[in-house]
Amino acid sequence: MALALAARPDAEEPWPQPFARDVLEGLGRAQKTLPAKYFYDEAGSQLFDRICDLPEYYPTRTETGILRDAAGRIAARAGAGCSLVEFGSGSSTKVRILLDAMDAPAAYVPIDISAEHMRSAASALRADYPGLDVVPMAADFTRAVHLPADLPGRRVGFFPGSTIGNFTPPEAADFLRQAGETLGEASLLVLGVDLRKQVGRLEAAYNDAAGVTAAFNLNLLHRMNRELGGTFDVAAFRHRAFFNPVESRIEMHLESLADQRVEVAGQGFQFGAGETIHTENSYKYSVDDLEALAGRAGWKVPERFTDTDGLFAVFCLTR
Ligand code: AVI
Repeated sequence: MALALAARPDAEEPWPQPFARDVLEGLGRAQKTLPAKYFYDEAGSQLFDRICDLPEYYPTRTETGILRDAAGRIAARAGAGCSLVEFGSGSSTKVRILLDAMDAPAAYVPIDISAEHMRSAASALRADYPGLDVVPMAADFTRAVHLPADLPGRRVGFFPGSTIGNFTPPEAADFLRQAGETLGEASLLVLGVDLRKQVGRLEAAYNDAAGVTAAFNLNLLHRMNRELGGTFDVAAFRHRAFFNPVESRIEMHLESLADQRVEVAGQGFQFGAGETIHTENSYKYSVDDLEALAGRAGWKVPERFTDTDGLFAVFCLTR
Protein backbone atom coordinates (compact mmCIF):
# COMPACT_ATOMS: atom_id res chain seq x y z
CA MET A 1 0.00 0.00 0.00
CA ALA A 2 2.78 2.46 0.93
CA LEU A 3 4.59 1.57 -2.31
CA ALA A 4 1.48 2.24 -4.40
CA LEU A 5 0.94 5.59 -2.66
CA ALA A 6 4.53 6.56 -3.29
CA ALA A 7 4.63 5.48 -6.94
CA ARG A 8 5.56 8.18 -9.48
CA PRO A 9 2.61 8.24 -11.90
CA ASP A 10 4.72 9.01 -15.00
CA ALA A 11 7.68 6.69 -14.36
CA GLU A 12 8.26 2.99 -13.96
CA GLU A 13 10.47 3.35 -10.88
CA PRO A 14 8.91 4.15 -7.48
CA TRP A 15 10.25 7.05 -5.40
CA PRO A 16 13.44 6.17 -3.55
CA GLN A 17 12.59 4.16 -0.47
CA PRO A 18 12.66 4.57 2.50
CA PHE A 19 12.96 8.36 1.93
CA ALA A 20 9.48 8.61 0.33
CA ARG A 21 7.91 6.48 3.04
CA ASP A 22 9.48 8.55 5.86
CA VAL A 23 8.47 11.85 4.21
CA LEU A 24 4.85 10.74 3.68
CA GLU A 25 4.66 9.46 7.24
CA GLY A 26 6.33 12.54 8.78
CA LEU A 27 4.36 15.15 6.83
CA GLY A 28 1.14 13.28 7.62
CA ARG A 29 1.52 13.93 11.39
CA ALA A 30 -0.21 16.73 13.30
CA GLN A 31 3.25 18.23 14.03
CA LYS A 32 4.89 17.70 10.63
CA THR A 33 8.30 16.17 11.05
CA LEU A 34 11.22 14.78 9.02
CA PRO A 35 14.07 12.54 10.22
CA ALA A 36 17.31 14.52 10.58
CA LYS A 37 19.31 11.82 8.78
CA TYR A 38 17.95 13.14 5.45
CA PHE A 39 19.97 16.35 5.84
CA TYR A 40 23.04 14.50 4.64
CA ASP A 41 22.88 14.25 0.86
CA GLU A 42 26.00 15.50 -0.96
CA ALA A 43 24.98 19.19 -0.67
CA GLY A 44 23.88 18.77 2.95
CA SER A 45 27.12 17.04 3.92
CA GLN A 46 29.10 19.91 2.40
CA LEU A 47 26.96 22.47 4.24
CA PHE A 48 27.49 20.56 7.48
CA ASP A 49 31.28 20.70 6.95
CA ARG A 50 30.91 24.49 6.61
CA ILE A 51 28.81 24.65 9.82
CA CYS A 52 31.67 22.97 11.67
CA ASP A 53 33.97 25.88 10.77
CA LEU A 54 31.54 28.65 11.77
CA PRO A 55 32.61 30.99 14.60
CA GLU A 56 29.29 30.44 16.42
CA TYR A 57 29.44 26.63 16.16
CA TYR A 58 31.78 25.92 19.11
CA PRO A 59 31.28 22.08 19.32
CA THR A 60 33.68 21.11 16.53
CA ARG A 61 36.70 23.14 17.56
CA THR A 62 36.10 22.45 21.25
CA GLU A 63 35.88 18.70 20.73
CA THR A 64 38.94 18.80 18.47
CA GLY A 65 40.92 20.51 21.22
CA ILE A 66 39.78 17.95 23.80
CA LEU A 67 40.68 15.05 21.48
CA ARG A 68 44.16 16.49 20.85
CA ASP A 69 44.77 16.73 24.61
CA ALA A 70 43.28 13.29 25.35
CA ALA A 71 44.55 11.34 22.32
CA GLY A 72 47.54 9.84 24.17
CA ARG A 73 45.33 8.54 27.00
CA ILE A 74 42.78 7.12 24.55
CA ALA A 75 45.53 5.48 22.48
CA ALA A 76 46.96 3.84 25.61
CA ARG A 77 43.55 2.31 26.37
CA ALA A 78 43.13 1.15 22.76
CA GLY A 79 46.48 -0.66 22.70
CA ALA A 80 48.66 -1.56 19.70
CA GLY A 81 47.11 -2.76 16.42
CA CYS A 82 43.52 -1.82 17.26
CA SER A 83 40.60 -1.44 14.85
CA LEU A 84 38.72 1.85 14.85
CA VAL A 85 35.03 1.89 13.92
CA GLU A 86 33.47 5.31 13.34
CA PHE A 87 29.68 5.69 13.42
CA GLY A 88 28.54 8.48 11.03
CA SER A 89 32.05 9.19 9.77
CA GLY A 90 31.26 12.12 7.39
CA SER A 91 34.55 13.54 6.18
CA SER A 92 36.62 11.46 8.68
CA THR A 93 38.52 14.51 9.96
CA LYS A 94 38.62 14.02 13.73
CA VAL A 95 39.59 10.37 13.53
CA ARG A 96 43.01 11.46 12.27
CA ILE A 97 43.75 12.84 15.73
CA LEU A 98 43.25 9.35 17.19
CA LEU A 99 45.02 7.55 14.33
CA ASP A 100 48.07 9.82 14.73
CA ALA A 101 48.30 9.02 18.45
CA MET A 102 47.67 5.26 18.19
CA ASP A 103 50.31 2.56 18.06
CA ALA A 104 50.08 0.97 14.56
CA PRO A 105 46.28 1.01 14.18
CA ALA A 106 45.38 -1.93 11.92
CA ALA A 107 41.97 -1.07 10.48
CA TYR A 108 39.53 1.81 10.17
CA VAL A 109 35.85 1.12 9.40
CA PRO A 110 33.95 4.35 8.58
CA ILE A 111 30.16 3.83 8.59
CA ASP A 112 28.00 6.50 6.97
CA ILE A 113 24.72 6.85 5.10
CA SER A 114 26.29 9.31 2.61
CA ALA A 115 28.29 6.78 0.56
CA GLU A 116 29.84 9.22 -1.91
CA HIS A 117 31.12 11.63 0.75
CA MET A 118 32.49 8.73 2.80
CA ARG A 119 34.29 7.08 -0.13
CA SER A 120 36.23 10.21 -1.06
CA ALA A 121 37.22 10.62 2.61
CA ALA A 122 38.32 6.95 2.67
CA SER A 123 40.57 7.42 -0.39
CA ALA A 124 42.29 10.37 1.26
CA LEU A 125 42.87 8.32 4.42
CA ARG A 126 44.34 5.40 2.46
CA ALA A 127 46.80 7.78 0.85
CA ASP A 128 47.83 9.32 4.18
CA TYR A 129 47.95 6.06 6.25
CA PRO A 130 49.42 3.41 3.93
CA GLY A 131 49.55 0.71 6.65
CA LEU A 132 45.89 1.13 7.58
CA ASP A 133 43.20 -1.16 6.17
CA VAL A 134 40.30 1.26 5.40
CA VAL A 135 36.99 -0.61 5.04
CA PRO A 136 34.09 1.83 4.40
CA MET A 137 30.55 0.62 5.05
CA ALA A 138 27.64 2.54 3.49
CA ALA A 139 24.96 1.93 6.10
CA ASP A 140 22.45 3.55 8.40
CA PHE A 141 24.35 3.28 11.68
CA THR A 142 21.13 3.75 13.68
CA ARG A 143 20.36 0.12 12.71
CA ALA A 144 22.35 -3.03 13.52
CA VAL A 145 25.66 -3.11 11.63
CA HIS A 146 27.59 -6.34 10.97
CA LEU A 147 31.28 -5.56 11.07
CA PRO A 148 33.83 -7.67 9.19
CA ALA A 149 34.50 -10.66 11.50
CA ASP A 150 38.29 -10.54 11.16
CA LEU A 151 39.02 -7.04 12.48
CA PRO A 152 42.31 -7.26 14.39
CA GLY A 153 43.10 -5.94 17.89
CA ARG A 154 40.79 -4.19 20.28
CA ARG A 155 37.69 -2.69 18.68
CA VAL A 156 37.44 1.01 19.39
CA GLY A 157 34.18 2.72 18.48
CA PHE A 158 34.25 6.44 17.74
CA PHE A 159 31.10 8.56 17.80
CA PRO A 160 32.19 12.21 17.89
CA GLY A 161 30.44 15.50 17.17
CA SER A 162 27.59 15.03 19.65
CA THR A 163 25.63 13.17 16.98
CA ILE A 164 24.20 11.22 19.92
CA GLY A 165 22.36 14.47 20.72
CA ASN A 166 20.30 14.04 17.54
CA PHE A 167 18.62 10.99 19.09
CA THR A 168 15.96 11.16 21.79
CA PRO A 169 17.38 9.91 25.12
CA PRO A 170 15.70 6.48 24.71
CA GLU A 171 17.06 6.25 21.15
CA ALA A 172 20.49 7.28 22.46
CA ALA A 173 20.36 4.45 25.02
CA ASP A 174 19.33 2.02 22.26
CA PHE A 175 22.19 3.23 20.08
CA LEU A 176 24.72 2.80 22.89
CA ARG A 177 23.40 -0.70 23.63
CA GLN A 178 23.55 -1.63 19.96
CA ALA A 179 27.03 -0.14 19.52
CA GLY A 180 28.14 -2.36 22.41
CA GLU A 181 26.78 -5.41 20.59
CA THR A 182 28.34 -4.33 17.29
CA LEU A 183 31.77 -3.73 18.85
CA GLY A 184 31.70 -6.78 21.11
CA GLU A 185 33.36 -7.75 24.37
CA ALA A 186 36.25 -5.69 25.80
CA SER A 187 35.60 -2.88 23.34
CA LEU A 188 35.98 0.83 23.89
CA LEU A 189 33.71 3.64 22.73
CA VAL A 190 34.96 7.22 22.44
CA LEU A 191 31.88 9.43 22.57
CA GLY A 192 31.68 13.21 22.04
CA VAL A 193 28.77 15.02 23.72
CA ASP A 194 27.71 18.68 23.72
CA LEU A 195 26.90 19.84 27.26
CA ARG A 196 24.00 21.91 28.52
CA LYS A 197 24.95 25.57 28.85
CA GLN A 198 23.77 29.18 28.69
CA VAL A 199 20.86 29.52 26.21
CA GLY A 200 22.35 32.44 24.22
CA ARG A 201 25.46 30.44 23.42
CA LEU A 202 23.40 27.44 22.34
CA GLU A 203 20.96 29.37 20.17
CA ALA A 204 23.73 31.36 18.43
CA ALA A 205 25.35 28.07 17.36
CA TYR A 206 22.21 27.14 15.39
CA ASN A 207 21.42 30.64 14.05
CA ASP A 208 24.74 31.66 12.51
CA ALA A 209 25.06 35.12 10.99
CA ALA A 210 26.23 33.77 7.62
CA GLY A 211 23.04 31.70 7.23
CA VAL A 212 24.82 28.38 6.66
CA THR A 213 22.63 26.51 9.17
CA ALA A 214 19.55 28.00 7.51
CA ALA A 215 20.79 26.73 4.11
CA PHE A 216 21.47 23.30 5.68
CA ASN A 217 17.91 23.14 7.02
CA LEU A 218 16.29 24.47 3.80
CA ASN A 219 18.33 21.98 1.74
CA LEU A 220 15.83 19.35 2.88
CA LEU A 221 13.18 21.09 0.76
CA HIS A 222 15.51 21.16 -2.26
CA ARG A 223 16.21 17.47 -1.70
CA MET A 224 12.51 16.55 -1.61
CA ASN A 225 11.93 18.61 -4.76
CA ARG A 226 14.77 16.83 -6.56
CA GLU A 227 14.34 13.27 -5.35
CA LEU A 228 10.63 13.02 -4.62
CA GLY A 229 9.12 15.29 -7.27
CA GLY A 230 8.32 17.90 -4.60
CA THR A 231 6.87 21.34 -5.37
CA PHE A 232 8.22 23.19 -2.30
CA ASP A 233 8.75 26.92 -2.92
CA VAL A 234 11.90 27.16 -0.79
CA ALA A 235 11.55 30.96 -0.49
CA ALA A 236 8.16 30.42 1.18
CA PHE A 237 9.80 28.73 4.20
CA ARG A 238 12.26 29.97 6.82
CA HIS A 239 14.73 28.36 9.19
CA ARG A 240 13.97 28.46 12.93
CA ALA A 241 16.12 27.13 15.79
CA PHE A 242 15.56 27.58 19.53
CA PHE A 243 16.36 25.93 22.87
CA ASN A 244 13.57 23.94 24.52
CA PRO A 245 14.56 23.96 28.22
CA VAL A 246 12.00 21.33 29.27
CA GLU A 247 13.42 18.76 26.86
CA SER A 248 16.98 20.18 27.12
CA ARG A 249 17.32 20.34 23.35
CA ILE A 250 17.79 22.71 20.44
CA GLU A 251 14.90 22.25 18.01
CA MET A 252 15.20 23.07 14.33
CA HIS A 253 12.11 23.73 12.26
CA LEU A 254 11.17 24.89 8.75
CA GLU A 255 8.38 27.43 9.09
CA SER A 256 5.87 28.07 6.32
CA LEU A 257 5.60 31.81 5.60
CA ALA A 258 2.15 31.49 4.00
CA ASP A 259 -0.89 29.24 3.64
CA GLN A 260 0.19 26.88 0.90
CA ARG A 261 -0.25 23.42 -0.58
CA VAL A 262 2.72 21.32 -1.58
CA GLU A 263 2.98 18.04 -3.52
CA VAL A 264 5.66 15.54 -2.62
CA ALA A 265 6.10 11.84 -3.42
CA GLY A 266 2.75 11.86 -5.18
CA GLN A 267 0.77 13.26 -2.24
CA GLY A 268 -0.50 16.76 -1.36
CA PHE A 269 0.07 18.49 2.01
CA GLN A 270 -1.48 21.71 3.31
CA PHE A 271 0.60 24.20 5.33
CA GLY A 272 -0.84 27.06 7.35
CA ALA A 273 1.16 30.30 7.72
CA GLY A 274 3.47 29.80 10.75
CA GLU A 275 3.12 26.01 10.68
CA THR A 276 6.42 24.16 10.92
CA ILE A 277 8.14 20.96 9.91
CA HIS A 278 10.21 19.80 12.89
CA THR A 279 13.50 18.75 11.28
CA GLU A 280 15.99 18.15 14.11
CA ASN A 281 16.50 17.82 17.84
CA SER A 282 19.94 18.35 19.33
CA TYR A 283 19.85 17.26 22.98
CA LYS A 284 22.29 18.83 25.43
CA TYR A 285 23.35 16.67 28.40
CA SER A 286 24.93 17.20 31.79
CA VAL A 287 27.94 14.95 32.48
CA ASP A 288 25.95 13.09 35.16
CA ASP A 289 22.94 12.48 32.92
CA LEU A 290 25.10 11.16 30.11
CA GLU A 291 27.00 8.83 32.44
CA ALA A 292 23.73 7.48 33.84
CA LEU A 293 22.44 6.90 30.29
CA ALA A 294 25.65 5.08 29.29
CA GLY A 295 25.42 2.97 32.46
CA ARG A 296 21.87 1.91 31.63
CA ALA A 297 23.12 0.88 28.18
CA GLY A 298 25.78 -1.43 29.68
CA TRP A 299 28.88 0.82 29.51
CA LYS A 300 31.27 1.84 32.29
CA VAL A 301 32.82 5.32 32.23
CA PRO A 302 36.39 5.02 33.50
CA GLU A 303 37.51 8.32 32.04
CA ARG A 304 36.09 11.54 30.63
CA PHE A 305 37.67 14.70 29.26
CA THR A 306 36.22 18.25 29.07
CA ASP A 307 37.43 21.70 27.99
CA THR A 308 38.13 24.33 30.64
CA ASP A 309 34.83 26.13 29.95
CA GLY A 310 32.81 22.92 30.31
CA LEU A 311 31.22 23.31 26.89
CA PHE A 312 31.78 19.77 25.60
CA ALA A 313 32.84 16.35 26.89
CA VAL A 314 34.56 13.31 25.40
CA PHE A 315 33.72 10.10 27.28
CA CYS A 316 35.80 6.92 27.18
CA LEU A 317 33.30 4.10 27.65
CA THR A 318 34.30 0.49 28.27
CA ARG A 319 32.36 -2.78 28.41
C1 AVI B 1 25.44 16.40 13.62
N1 AVI B 1 24.83 17.11 14.76
C2 AVI B 1 25.50 16.76 15.99
C3 AVI B 1 24.72 18.55 14.57
C4 AVI B 1 24.10 19.20 15.84
O1 AVI B 1 24.69 20.14 16.35
O2 AVI B 1 23.08 18.70 16.31
C5 AVI B 1 23.87 18.88 13.37
C6 AVI B 1 23.62 20.33 13.21
N2 AVI B 1 22.44 20.87 13.01
C7 AVI B 1 22.58 22.17 12.91
N3 AVI B 1 23.84 22.48 13.09
C8 AVI B 1 24.50 21.34 13.26
